[in-house]
Amino acid sequence: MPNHFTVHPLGPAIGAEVLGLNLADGFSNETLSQINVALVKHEALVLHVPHLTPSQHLSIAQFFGTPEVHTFYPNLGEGFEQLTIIDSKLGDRADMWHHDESFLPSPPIVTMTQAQILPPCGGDTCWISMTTAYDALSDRMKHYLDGLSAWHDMNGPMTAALRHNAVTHERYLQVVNMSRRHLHPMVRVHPVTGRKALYISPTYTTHIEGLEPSESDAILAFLHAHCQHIRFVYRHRWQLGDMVIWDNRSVIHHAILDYTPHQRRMHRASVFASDAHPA
Ligand SMILES: O=C(O)CCC(=O)C(=O)O
Repeated sequence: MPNHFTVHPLGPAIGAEVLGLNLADGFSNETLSQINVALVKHEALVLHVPHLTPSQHLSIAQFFGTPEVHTFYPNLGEGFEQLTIIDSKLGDRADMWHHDESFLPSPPIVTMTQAQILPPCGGDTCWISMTTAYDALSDRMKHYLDGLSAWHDMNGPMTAALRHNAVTHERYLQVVNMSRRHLHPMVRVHPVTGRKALYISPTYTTHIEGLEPSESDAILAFLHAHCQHIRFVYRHRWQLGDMVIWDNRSVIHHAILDYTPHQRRMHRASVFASDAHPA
């Protein structure tokens, strides 16, 4: 049975919410296909699903691709290893602009995160439409970026976390010894829409291949500032049970850390490309 819901845009560049979704009807492939159409169009999609079970969370993830066991966050355990926990009580947070795990050769294409425990206020998450940010560049800048690639490295944020006492030295060494980094084109073409998106972030992108360090720093600083313009951003104020699904091929995100000493706990799944949903 198809689920009858409506999709209400939350901003002209990025963001929409799904209204009237009836979880009791489950998630048929037809429903998920319609959600995917909305996701690809709006890039970040809010679902109000307070009664979603971990099994349903996993089924949604499986529709979008191959769920991963996350590189460094803990998970829900046996049978639900692909459901990651980001809990401020465990010292975990994501207060940095990033694509999920862009230091991998084939990073996750879609992520779906649900709010489990929220602070009394704050703890919003923001997404940037990297397609709209790309579109807004001049033709000359687009031409300049064409063919350039940049390195994405996991070590930068780990070093920052160590400096802020957010990780133990042992955890830092564990992660750094994995030596995860990859060279990606700075502009990627979305496999479904054909839209071009900037593929850089201040968190993981260290430098542009082939440029002098000072040139690379200057170009990246300009591009990061450009992307962070408020008109490309959707900011979500979470309600318990909200799930946001986003398209890592076309957005970066940042979870605001403004709620200390309160607890904030999210459950999330991210998926790798499959034949049905290419990278
Ligand atoms: O905590 C959030 O709102 C976002 C967390 C995050 O960065 C992620 O799930 O990849």
